[in-house]
Amino acid sequence: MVDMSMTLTRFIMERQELHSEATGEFSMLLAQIGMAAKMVSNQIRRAGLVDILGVTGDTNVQGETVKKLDEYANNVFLDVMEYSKLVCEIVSEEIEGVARLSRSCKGRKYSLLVDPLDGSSNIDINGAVGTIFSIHHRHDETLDLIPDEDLLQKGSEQVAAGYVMYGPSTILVYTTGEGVHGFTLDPGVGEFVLSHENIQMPAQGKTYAINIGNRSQWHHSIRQYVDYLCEADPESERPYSLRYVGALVADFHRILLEGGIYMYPGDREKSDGKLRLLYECAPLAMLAEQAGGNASSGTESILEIQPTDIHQRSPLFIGSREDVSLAEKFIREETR
Ligand code: AFP
Repeated sequence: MVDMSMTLTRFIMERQELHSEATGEFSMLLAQIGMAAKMVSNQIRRAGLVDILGVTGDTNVQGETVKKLDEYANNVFLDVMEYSKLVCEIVSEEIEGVARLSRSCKGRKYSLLVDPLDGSSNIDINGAVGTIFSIHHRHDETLDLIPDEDLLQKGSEQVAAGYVMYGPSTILVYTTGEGVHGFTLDPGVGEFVLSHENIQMPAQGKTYAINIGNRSQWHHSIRQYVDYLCEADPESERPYSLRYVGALVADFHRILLEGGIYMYPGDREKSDGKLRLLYECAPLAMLAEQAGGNASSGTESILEIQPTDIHQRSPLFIGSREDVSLAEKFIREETR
């Protein structure tokens, strides 16, 4: 039963009351992210109706063609965060360097790292897309400038992480280290309402998500693990079903609720895989661990990787702890 009275804003305020030291700034920041999500959702819902599908003709730092909704979503987060006056710098998949929002960063406590529109190749075919965000606390908010290491913090140091999935419903899922909670947007009211409180990921799942098209490039251990998942063995609940949306947020959302594993491994062509550590892997890893699951590069915890570059990539194995643990076992055996 959805508690229509528990809106995102009320939930944030209730959680704030549990922290006597809270100033309300963090709550405001989370509420602003909810506002940005509603704005992006509204535009996506209209995408087929207004001239916003298609491409801008530009390419982003990743060398990917920027779609108009990518650009729109990126600008929404920049504008909303600037207005909040709580964030000084933003790392975005759509921006090569660090986006600085203000001449002076004094008093602005947080940094935002964001993939404004994940899965954008799904836009023109009306597929699910998402936003992934990560929030870090600056080491010293009295400083006028943000030292690079403030933006290169381990995932274990995140103060909040979450995603928005723009699917049949728009759902915002986030954690501040006190469980994982999901809010579904009621378009009639224009509010996110609590729909999934304290999400717990099953210890093992029945689905796996990976781009099988890359099989020829996979290392032997990945082929062996996927072949293992496809073997018929009812006792160990195999074969697993393949589910791959092409949008990490949508694949992860299924796994968060139902269990299973999402993999984007490093391979012979892309040694570190495709996904970005700071604003794709690390925030989802915080959510996975908070929900009882796990997230690994295949050889180490995603949350313990020390970043060295704001756009660095990492292989990703994320989902149910037993599934991730078995994938790591296959990888260990290959590297022996
Ligand atoms: P796009 O944003 O370029 O569509 O990439 C989406 C993504 O980063 C992630 O959301 C998907 O799981 C993954 O890439 C799909 O990548 P492949 O198309 O190489 O399988």
